Amino acid sequence: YSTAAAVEEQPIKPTVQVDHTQLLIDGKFVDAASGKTFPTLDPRTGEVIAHVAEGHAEDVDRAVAAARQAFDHGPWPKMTAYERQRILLRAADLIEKHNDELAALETWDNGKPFEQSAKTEVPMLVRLIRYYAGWADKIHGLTIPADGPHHVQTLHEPIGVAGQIIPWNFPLLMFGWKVGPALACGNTVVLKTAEQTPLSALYAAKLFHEAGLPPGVLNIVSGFGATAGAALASHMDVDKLAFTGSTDTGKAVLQLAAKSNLKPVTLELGGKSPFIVCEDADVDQAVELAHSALFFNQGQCCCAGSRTFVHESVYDEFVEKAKARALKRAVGDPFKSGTEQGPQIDSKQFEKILKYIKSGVENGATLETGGERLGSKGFYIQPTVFSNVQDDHLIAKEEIFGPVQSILKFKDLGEVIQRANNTEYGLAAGIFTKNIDTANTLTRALKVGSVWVNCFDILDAAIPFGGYKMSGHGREKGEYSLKNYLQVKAVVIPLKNPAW
Ligand code: TXE
Repeated sequence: YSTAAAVEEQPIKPTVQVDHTQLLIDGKFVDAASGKTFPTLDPRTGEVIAHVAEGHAEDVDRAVAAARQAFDHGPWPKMTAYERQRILLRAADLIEKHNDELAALETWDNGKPFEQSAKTEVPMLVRLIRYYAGWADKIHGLTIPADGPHHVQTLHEPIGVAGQIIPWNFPLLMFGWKVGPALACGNTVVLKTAEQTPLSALYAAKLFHEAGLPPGVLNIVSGFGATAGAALASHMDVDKLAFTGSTDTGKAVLQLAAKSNLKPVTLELGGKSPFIVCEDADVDQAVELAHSALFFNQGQCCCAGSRTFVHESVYDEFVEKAKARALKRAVGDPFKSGTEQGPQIDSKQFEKILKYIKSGVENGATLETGGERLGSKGFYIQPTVFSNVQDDHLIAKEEIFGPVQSILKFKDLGEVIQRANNTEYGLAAGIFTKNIDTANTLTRALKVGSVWVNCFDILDAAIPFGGYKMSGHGREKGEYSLKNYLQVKAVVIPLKNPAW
């Protein structure tokens, strides 16, 4: 069990140096125009890892100008698709080669277990870039048999300069989800990382340049949302915006896009995903899957299974076992082998989670285990399980984004469908059942962008991901993501000799 002692030990020293803290504009690392920096913190201790250049509107202007130049005059959109593909494949090879450095930076800056960064996330980034490299030379339009003696075809063209704003929970994966399709389609990019986790994307972007990416094609601006982020969202020379983050900020960037140049926006926002355990479920397996669906990545997943609905016939057994599993969860230094859960990202999220836990107790849910901070430094929180959670409790309605499992009881399918859908969100759902009819009924009835049946968090590069309702607009990953980065041009040419 995760004890305070496990997190009080001297933090393990990461085996990587922070080499890149400046902005990456036009292929060069440069200081912010203002000369300002901000500290990025180690979530294990709250201590400063490095001071990073703080981009503001002026820096966003510089980065957009470089991206514009590279799009309008540079080689990138004009290169053959095969040449673009080869650069992306070389970048994937370099990322693979530097797997452990990237993973160490990710863990240091974010707090997630090193084993997760090194064995899952960096390899997923590699897979993702190779997947999009594969698309680069397979993007093409149609020939359309329209009325009239006309040859009609569509050209699929890159949109131009893509502005991309990413969060801190999966810094490298979000980087890949964003830049992969944009670059494969021939766009140029200005990406703003989250202020909590600026380090790994700078390193990865440098590797793209080593792979032969021309200057100005991929620019990285570190900085804060209200300054750098807002400047990017409202920029008149950004042709497309992609955002992942909170629903409130999603609304704000959509407004900024509308008020500036009406750039199209894709949004990947929050969630309150149901994980439904049916009466026929193998309880041990369901407990394990529901546990990882919620606790994975310190509970900081947009698609976390944060409402665990359990059928009344197996409810008591499930709650007992879910509590026992949470008690066994290994919380500790994320660099230590075997650690399942590291610290939360920062003091703001840490306080927010503790506030939600308090509200759960006040609302009358049963606190089965956890509920407190762990240790005296950094942002560690005990794995927490609530039972007897009601739909109107705050912990069942709002996104907690932390290691807090809420277990609710249901009686029949119709009821659980109605309750699962009774939320402003619609990102994902998990279903645990052996009954094919139950699975088919639920997959069709749930208003969400991803349904995982007897599995969870399967995030393969080829599988589209995105939200219904206030969980977002558009789909990322898979073939569907390409259309976010392409214009369709219809070309009509009269036919001289239609009879032939
Ligand atoms: O999100 P923000 P925060 C949820 C989760 C979390 C909550 C708050 O519930 O507790 O959001 O987290 C940039 N114009 N998710 O405050 O503010 C910001 O700099 C332009 C779910 O970190 O949405 C960062 O790069 N950009 C989520 C990014 O937006 C702005 C992942 C996300 O920050 C901006 C993270 C502005 N006005 C949090 N304000 C998911 N869907 O996975 C901020 N930003």
